[in-house]
Amino acid sequence: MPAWTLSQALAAGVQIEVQDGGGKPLADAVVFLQSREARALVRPAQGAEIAQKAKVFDPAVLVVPVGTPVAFPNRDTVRHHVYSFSPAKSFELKLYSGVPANPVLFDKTGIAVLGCNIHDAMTAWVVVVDTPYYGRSMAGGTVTMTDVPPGNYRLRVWHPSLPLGVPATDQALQVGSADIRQVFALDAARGP
Ligand SMILES: [Cu+2]
Repeated sequence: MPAWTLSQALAAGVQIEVQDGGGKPLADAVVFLQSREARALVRPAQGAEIAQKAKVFDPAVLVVPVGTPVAFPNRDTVRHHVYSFSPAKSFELKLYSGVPANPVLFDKTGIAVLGCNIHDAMTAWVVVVDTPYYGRSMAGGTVTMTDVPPGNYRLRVWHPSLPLGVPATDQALQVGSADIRQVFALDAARGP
């Protein structure tokens, strides 16, 4: 007997290709689908991390469900001092090498901007979402969310090129039983 249920059998794949205003695919775009039903299904992720390597945060953009602990291993020989003053998560990992004893718990939705006290050029973003349907684009600009049950969602798109403090764009998306492929043009110059 198949292990999947009827609702999974009806679930669709949602593929969003994020482009800039000029039609160029955007890497590091975050896409997520919100609904009341989705919020009830959210669970923390395991093994989330942002490493520091060659004085760069890797990945520079991380999207996690609310309640997820994120590790910040330092893989450089120099020490880093990772911090965020964002309302979504304010924390400080004072000058350290190696792997800090405790991960940082991201227990509120929103976007946390991270920096390093020692290396001003280092920036990362943690996007904390209240849904299990999310993803981050690679070079091709595409985010694919699988097994999305039919329903009415808010399609949210965010990219680090949006001005600081600007929330993810927000529009309605109806998901049925058929797969969805959609191009989303994010004009960061004009904002959402
Ligand atoms: Cu640093």
